[in-house]
Amino acid sequence: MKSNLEYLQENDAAVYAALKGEENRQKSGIELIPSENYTYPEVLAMLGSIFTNKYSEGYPGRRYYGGQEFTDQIETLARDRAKAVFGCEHANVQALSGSAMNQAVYLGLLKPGDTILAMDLSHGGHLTHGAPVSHMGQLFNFVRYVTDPSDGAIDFDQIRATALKTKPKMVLCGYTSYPRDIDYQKFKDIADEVGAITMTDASHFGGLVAGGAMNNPFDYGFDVVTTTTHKSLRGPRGGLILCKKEFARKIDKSVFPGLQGGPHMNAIAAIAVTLLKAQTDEFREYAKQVLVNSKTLADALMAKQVSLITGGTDNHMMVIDTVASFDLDGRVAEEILDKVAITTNKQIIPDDPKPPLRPSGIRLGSPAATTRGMKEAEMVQMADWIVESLRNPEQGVLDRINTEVAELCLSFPVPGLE
Ligand code: DSN
Repeated sequence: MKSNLEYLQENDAAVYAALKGEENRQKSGIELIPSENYTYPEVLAMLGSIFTNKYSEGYPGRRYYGGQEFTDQIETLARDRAKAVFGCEHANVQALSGSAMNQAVYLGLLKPGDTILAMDLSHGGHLTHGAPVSHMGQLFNFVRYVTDPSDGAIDFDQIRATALKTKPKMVLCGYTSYPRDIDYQKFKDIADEVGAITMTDASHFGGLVAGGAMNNPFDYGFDVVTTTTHKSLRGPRGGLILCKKEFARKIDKSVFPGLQGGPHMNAIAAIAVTLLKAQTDEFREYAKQVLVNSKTLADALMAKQVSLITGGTDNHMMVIDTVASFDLDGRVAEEILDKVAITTNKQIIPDDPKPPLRPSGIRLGSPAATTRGMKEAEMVQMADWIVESLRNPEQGVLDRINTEVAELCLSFPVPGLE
């Protein structure tokens, strides 16, 4: 019997060639974008499975189409596993990805025009945390907090003062380029003072919470936690909305029928698989090692006089000020590192004077390299390669480093591509 890929190879040479090219890129380069990862072979199997054929509008036991005996099993498993992994009362697993997930929370629990207190984009917040260019930024009254310029840390005095003044209906924490831990208790206390709902967008570090390596906002009484499933959690692209029971009905209605039609049952099957994996000792080890690797990489870079925003990291990521460190903007730094097959992303830094497509930094993270089995020694090596490439980006140097990167990668196979 022919495999799915053999059909593709026979019938669509162009797409097949691009797939093979991407496989080779993933195998022979080092992925340091902190929001990317290598998923499990079982997840790839589910994503390419016949669950994609099925329409399942509604929720288990309450669907608008027949033939749901197996999709109901899958979604129930995914929801129950999400509740077990994150220790919460309710889980919605249908959001198509991170943006839809956060939109569903705002639209389900608040009214247009309501005030939401959230981190400014350039200080680490996400586009969906009310950036003015986003639809949510226009629909709700986002009031933005920024980090303290003296140390780059969250400034709780400023947040409390802003909360008392603006009386937000929701206080939001959880970031995409803030490399420090979050004091959930302080956020909860401020939210309680003004009667606001507490929400964490744990998209980046959801896997580290799941693996017990980072604090869980539910342990501090948070109302809602969202997380994408494809970053540190290592699953398919998707989003989880986790919440207290009192918000369950509103959240479910907001996702469907409020925002989306048919859920992607192939992705939900893959999420179920991911959340079983997240309960294993192996996953807990991985989560711990992500933090060790991140700190090792950050320390090794700083030992070479590289300037990191906030002066280090407590989580899986770090942001290099490439202008201060190498006199290069983030786009040029990203392009140089692409040449040695170390993949990073250009990144705005707090109050960046430069535009987003030519910002002042790059962002690095350890999850994908950790998934491949890389440890402290490889992180130190990575710091050497990054610094040498950015300080001395001559063709001969870049070619040599590119060869060394490819050699290292041979010892660390990508799951699903061994
Ligand atoms: N694109 C994700 C990230 O890289 O942080 C967030 O949407």
